[in-house]
Amino acid sequence: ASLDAFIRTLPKAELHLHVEGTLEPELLFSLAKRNNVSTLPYADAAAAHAARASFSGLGDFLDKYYEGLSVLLKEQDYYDLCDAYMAHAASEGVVHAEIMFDPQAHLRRGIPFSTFFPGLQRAVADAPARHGLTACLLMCFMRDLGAESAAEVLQQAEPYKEHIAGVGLDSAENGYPPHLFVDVFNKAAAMGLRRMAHAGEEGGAENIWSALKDLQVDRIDHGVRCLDDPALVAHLEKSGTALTVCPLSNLCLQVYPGQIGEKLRSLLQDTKVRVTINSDDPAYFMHSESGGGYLLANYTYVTAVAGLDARQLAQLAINSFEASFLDAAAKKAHT
Ligand code: ES4
Ligand code: ZN
Repeated sequence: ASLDAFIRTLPKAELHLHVEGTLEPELLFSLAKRNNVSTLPYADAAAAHAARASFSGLGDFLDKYYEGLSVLLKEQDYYDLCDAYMAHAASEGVVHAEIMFDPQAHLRRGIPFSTFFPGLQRAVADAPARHGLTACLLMCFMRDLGAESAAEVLQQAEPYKEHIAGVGLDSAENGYPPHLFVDVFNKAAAMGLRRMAHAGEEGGAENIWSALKDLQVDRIDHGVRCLDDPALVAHLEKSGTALTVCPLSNLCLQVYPGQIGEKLRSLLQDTKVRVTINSDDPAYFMHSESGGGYLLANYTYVTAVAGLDARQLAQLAINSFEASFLDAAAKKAHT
């Protein structure tokens, strides 16, 4: 508790955040009303909150997460969603946010790129003046929809590529190994985009190896399951590849059931892996003892379970800028 004020005022970057995962039940219902959507499976915001209280695993979470997106229809809806997240993030000392979005979750509902992307992009462009933070957008491919679909999405994104910092892989991990996406990632690299992949969350350490070797990613999203493979831990320590770890997400989705606290302690205290702390889907992964699901709550939780001191917290914040896609001058200004 004594470190809470320190964590809040520490300037931080958030590197692993799905904008769709910031849709709070209250905004869900206000957008439903504005757009005359009457198909939500919940009576009210309180019922939607209750449905987010526990998840049996990644699949159960993803079902609820994609379901809520039915209220996002207009350009302004995407602006409002992204803007609300950045307002909250700024209030917690986030000065830079790298914001993921899932084109396929909108395209498959008939919402075109030309609707959702300008909404997100306009919010990001307004962020420095409105909230005092910088932000950029990262486009994720849903791996369970396959490589062909990912290639189509990349093609549709071409006109917007100047406003996209990088690409990633998300959604279900098991059954869709990284190597399936080699061609798409090579194309993305040729377009000048940075690359990431969710790996070592639902799946094992072998997916982290493959994301590094086959996809040449700049950083690994999650990656906590590197702990199962000492050779991989040694490789990550040596290469300095950052992990964007999301403690409350891992807790809520039961990565390492009953052991996540000890695993995070081990990763932070027993290894030299370059770890960053992030919130993933803050409107879904709440932890009352840590004060919610946003970045501050994730820092608070990991501080408690790993026994971090102020010096280590400051290092995590420095890591977040160094692992960011900011240019060298901006990184230097923040660290
Ligand atoms: C996600 Cl926690 C998590 N894992 C994989 N894909 C995702 N998309 C949004 N949240
Ligand atoms: Zn994620």
